[in-house]
Amino acid sequence: MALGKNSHRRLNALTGEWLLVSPHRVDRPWDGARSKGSGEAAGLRYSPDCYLCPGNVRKLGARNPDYHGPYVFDNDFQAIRPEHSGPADPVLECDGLVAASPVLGTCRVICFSERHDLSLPELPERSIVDIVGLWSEQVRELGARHRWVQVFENKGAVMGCSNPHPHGQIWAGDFLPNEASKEDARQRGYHASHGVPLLCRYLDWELERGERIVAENDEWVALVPWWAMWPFETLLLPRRRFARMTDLDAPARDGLAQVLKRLLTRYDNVWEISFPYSMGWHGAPTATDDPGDHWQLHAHFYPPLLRSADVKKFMVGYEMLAEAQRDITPEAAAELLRAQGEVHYRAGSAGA
Ligand code: H2U
Ligand code: ZN
Repeated sequence: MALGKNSHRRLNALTGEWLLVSPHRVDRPWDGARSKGSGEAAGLRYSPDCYLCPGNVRKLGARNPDYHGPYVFDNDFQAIRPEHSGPADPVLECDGLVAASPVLGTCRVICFSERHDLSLPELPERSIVDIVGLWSEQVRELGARHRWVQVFENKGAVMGCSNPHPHGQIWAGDFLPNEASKEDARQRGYHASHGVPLLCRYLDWELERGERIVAENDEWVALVPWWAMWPFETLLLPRRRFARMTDLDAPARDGLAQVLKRLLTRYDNVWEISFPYSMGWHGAPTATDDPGDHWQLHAHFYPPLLRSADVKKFMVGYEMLAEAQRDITPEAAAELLRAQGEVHYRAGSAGA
């Protein structure tokens, strides 16, 4: 096939969705299973064996600087790469049913801080403000030349996180991925017929009812959405409208750091574990003249746990073949999260 070992997307002719294929990304290191519990760092401020700690040598030989605060570097095993490694012609066969397009982009890793043992909610609020600032800078830089910049965090071995040092990732590419494209279409359609962004209207409705709200401040609201698929899924929305993370001003960034710390502390306090999840940011597509008036910036949190630290919700069977299903209602999940305190259960023991 003309695509060789290049990253590419293949069309699913049955659903119309796409699949990212990164044939070269096989020898990526895995330290997730070695650590205890759900991939929590075992109380070490610095680990000599960690690829992400300051001063240490990474898997392919690069050395991390002696960094303080958030630190970003190019992923040594990029799923989407800046250049093709050989000829990369698109595939279009079988009346267009068999299709693939080569893709280009950049993948980065963001260590949240120099501390190997402190997850996001355990960091001081001012450190989280710095992380938010770095996220926006990255979206600005990568968004200047990429259509979609996905900022995300996989947390915990159960979510496929490969290293317990608290970190997130950024994958930027020259295409709109499935989720982005579905959300773009829904928000565009609603905005065209109602004249207001879909998520702004929705937030007003949620605020009137209150039963799914988990945490809020002057700038942000965290809620379990009406349509939540994962048991403790939440959606984090700004009160004011921002198309992209690069639009956030200082009060919005400060408020975000505060609400993140509070929301994630609540998660951890539910079962007194470092709550695993995948979280990520969605905003208007970048590298375009479209101002994205139909978009409202937001973050999704998808924790996989159902009843305890060990009981995970499996998206299998009916979910894979038909559609998502849940047992605990979004309202009950919100109530449980609201019942948690906002002082982290490990506060004092980690010693920041
Ligand atoms: P996850 O734990 O979410 O897999 O993220 C860790 C990322 O860090 C992963 O994408 C990269 C992996 O490729 N990494 C490096 O770039 N260099 C290393 O030395 C270790 C891990
Ligand atoms: Zn580390």
